[in-house]
Amino acid sequence: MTVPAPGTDATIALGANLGDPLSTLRGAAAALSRLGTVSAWSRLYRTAPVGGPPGQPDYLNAAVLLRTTLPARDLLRGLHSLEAQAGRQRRERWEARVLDLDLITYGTLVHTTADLTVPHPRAWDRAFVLAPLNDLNPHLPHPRTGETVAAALARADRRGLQVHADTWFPAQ
Ligand code: PH2
Ligand code: MG
Ligand code: MG
Repeated sequence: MTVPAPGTDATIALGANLGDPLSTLRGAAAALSRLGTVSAWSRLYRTAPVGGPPGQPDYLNAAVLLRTTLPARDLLRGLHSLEAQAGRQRRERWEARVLDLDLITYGTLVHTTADLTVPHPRAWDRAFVLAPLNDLNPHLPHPRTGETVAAALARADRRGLQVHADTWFPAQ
């Protein structure tokens, strides 16, 4: 018999388009183990920037499944501190960034307050989030609408999205 690890399954989206995105994402993926146990990771995607100021470099995007005993708010705080450690500056919405770590889902929690919104409000419309999530679990339902990741990806605009690497995650 296997006993499931205690805690909640969260999905985290990773993105970077400044500096050395691959090594930043690898460092962030390793650092995520401070916040829980990474149990699955997606392929790595190269994606055209969506929104934000013009002329940004392409992004590298990925996602991981994290089993955590942290409450959602503490997990989010932990993600923000990893962004800050990577040198993230926050000036303009959707500007280029060295590291973006977004809490996409936290179990089946649906929660909207000023400091915490899960599921991430735009995740089910964005191919650069959905394609990595689809690698983790195509059957994952949106906690509020029930639409699966696979169904959302099928209707999403996938232009400008390509697989950059099958493996990128640092050795365990
Ligand atoms: N993140 C954004 C805005 N636009 N575009 C791509 N391709 N990838 C991202 O991670 C991304 C974006 C806001 O967080
Ligand atoms: Mg984001
Ligand atoms: Mg973010």
